[in-house]
Amino acid sequence: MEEAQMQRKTKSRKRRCFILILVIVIVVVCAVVLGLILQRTRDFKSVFTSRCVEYGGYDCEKTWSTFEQAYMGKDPCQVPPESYQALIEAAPIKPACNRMMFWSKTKDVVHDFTTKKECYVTMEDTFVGSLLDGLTWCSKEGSKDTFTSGCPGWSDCVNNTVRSFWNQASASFAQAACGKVSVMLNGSIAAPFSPGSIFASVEVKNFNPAKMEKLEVVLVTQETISNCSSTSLKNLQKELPQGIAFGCTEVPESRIEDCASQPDLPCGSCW
Ligand code: N1C
Repeated sequence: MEEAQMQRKTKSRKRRCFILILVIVIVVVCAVVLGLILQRTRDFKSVFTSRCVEYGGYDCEKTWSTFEQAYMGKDPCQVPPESYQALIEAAPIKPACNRMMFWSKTKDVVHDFTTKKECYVTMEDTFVGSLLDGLTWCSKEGSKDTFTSGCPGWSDCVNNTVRSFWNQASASFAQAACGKVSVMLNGSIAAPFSPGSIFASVEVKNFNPAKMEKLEVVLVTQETISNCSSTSLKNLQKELPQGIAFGCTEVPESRIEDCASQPDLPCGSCW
C-alpha cells in the first residue's frame, strides 16, 4: 500500500518536473526567437540610420519613421509604389544635368566605374538610393517588425516591398533627368533593353523631353551577343519619348575598367 503511494508520488513529481522543464524550454525558445526578430529590426534600422548620418543633411529619425510607414504592418505583397511617395518627397532628387547615369543588368560595372570616377551620378548616389541600395526589407500584416529575409521577390508578386520602392524612386530619378543622359546596358545578353526591367518599364516612360536632350547608350560588351543595331536597342529607340535623341556606343568591359582605374584620364574619354 505504502509502496504504491510512494510510486504515485514519484510519478507525479516526475510529471511536474517534466512540465516545468517543458515550460522553461518553450519560454527560452520564444525569447530567443523574439530576440532574433528584434535584433534583425535593430540591425536593419542601424544600417539605414548610419547610412543616413554618413550622407548628412537629413533628420535621420524622421527619415526612418517616414520610411517605416510605407511598409510596416502591411502584407509584403501589397505595398504599392505610392506608399514611398512621402519618403521620396522628403528628399527630392537634385538634378545633375549631363551627368546622370542609368543602368540595367550592369550594376557592378556601373558602380565600379562611378565610385572610381566621380563624374556620373546614379540613383544609388542620391539620398534615398544610398539608404537602401543592396538591402532587403519587409514586414507582415499586423506586425511591428522589419524582416530582412523571407521577403517576397519579383517572381512572387508585383507590389512587393522592395520592388515598389525602386519603382517609385527610379520614376522620380528619371523625371529629374536633364541634358545628355547616359545608360549602361549589357551587350552580353540577348535583351539589353528588357521589357520587365525597371529601366524599360519605369525610367524610359518617365523621361521628360522638355528637359532631356539625348539618351546615350553605353553598351558594355564581354562577348558580343547584342550590338547597337540589335532589335532590343531598336526597341529602346522607338520607346523613347518624342524629342529625345538617341545614341549608342559599344564599349568592351575591359576598356571601362581600365579607364576607371586611370585617375588622369577624363571621364569623357572612356568611350
Ligand atoms: O530593373 P533594372 O535593372 O533595369 O533597374 C535599374 C534602373 C537603374 O537605372 C536605376 O536608376 O533602375 C534604378 N534602380 C536602382 O537604382 C537600384 N538599386 C538597386 C533599380 N533597381 C535597383 N536596385 C535593385 O536591383 C532592385 O532590387 C532591382 O530589382 C534590381 C534591378 O536590377 P536590374 O534588373 O539589373
